[in-house]
Amino acid sequence: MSETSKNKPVILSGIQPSGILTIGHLTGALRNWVQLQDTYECFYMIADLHSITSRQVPADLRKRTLDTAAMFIAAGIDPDKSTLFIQSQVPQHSQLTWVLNCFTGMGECSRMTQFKDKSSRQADNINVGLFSYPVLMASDILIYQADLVPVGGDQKQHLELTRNLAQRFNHNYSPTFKVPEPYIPKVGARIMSLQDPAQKMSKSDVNERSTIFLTDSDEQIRNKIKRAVTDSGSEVKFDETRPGVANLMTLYHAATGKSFAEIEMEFAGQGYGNFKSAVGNAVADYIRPIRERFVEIRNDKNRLNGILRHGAEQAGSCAMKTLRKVYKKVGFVSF
Ligand code: AQP
Repeated sequence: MSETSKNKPVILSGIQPSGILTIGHLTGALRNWVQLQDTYECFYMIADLHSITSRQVPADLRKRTLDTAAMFIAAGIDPDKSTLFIQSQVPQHSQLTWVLNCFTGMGECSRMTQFKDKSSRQADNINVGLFSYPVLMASDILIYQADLVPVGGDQKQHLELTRNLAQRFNHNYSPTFKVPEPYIPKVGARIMSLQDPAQKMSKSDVNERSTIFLTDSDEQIRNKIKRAVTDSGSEVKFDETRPGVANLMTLYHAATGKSFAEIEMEFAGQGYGNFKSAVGNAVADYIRPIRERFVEIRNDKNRLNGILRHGAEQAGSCAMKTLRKVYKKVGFVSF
């Protein structure tokens, strides 16, 4: 965070280190985050506290946390412009969560559709953390007095809870939290699974062929796209009733910037075979420089650790200001 960024509106966002980032994270989150860096004061976190609501292998989690941080930088997050940090290294997130837990109704959390979805997916591990996940998310946002939060459709309900909690606390005591607004990015392609285009492409999909990871080699990318599920028919035309082809067109658009009309013209009269190899090549060209930067950044451990340590200090000093106010208002003694 530079001196000049202090009066800019604040944005907070994060990604869980629960797997290797996919091309969906690039188009749906990181690419937009990069553009926001000049206009906003941005806090970008690796949300490791959130990720343990599902079981993680400790060594994998440590590795993926650093991988995710390196990938943020490789995708263009500039630690001189934005505050980049690991969530668990800023304890104020957890401290504020406890206070906000005491202001949240059981009913409010049990209404969350993501809780219902996730509990049905991990029926053997419906833990309290999964239940109060939205309260931690509210703390992530409110602790930095964020003005705006980039949200996808699946997080809208959580942001609504965040706003309610901020208003409730402010009303109960006195103005303490900024009430954040959703930020809907101008562009942001949602990428679907290559094997089941009705589902979002996801880093924890058990079928690796469904997902293009940002660490995939050119050959892996081309092969996965070659084997992607398409629909019956042979025309390259954007049609939501043919989600397989629509998804490949979205990928081609993301990689080349070409519009759907341009893509339809380019492949008019050609079968899916030609189209898939063009998509494979374009996506490989698009990912390659990011993957190469990632390897370079990830191998320079001292630099990466330094960036994250500095990010956590900056985030922590900002978070502490809010936490102090909150503790004072609820009646905790301070010396
Ligand atoms: N396929 C996608 N297309 C567009 N945007 C996507 N995002 C994720 N996948 C796609 C965007 O990434 C941000 C948050 O990612 P996250 O990993 O914290 O949570 P998630 O959305 O639950 O992603 P995954 O890959 O599905 O995670 P797992 O498998 O661990 O549950 C959001 O901005 C999201 O829109």
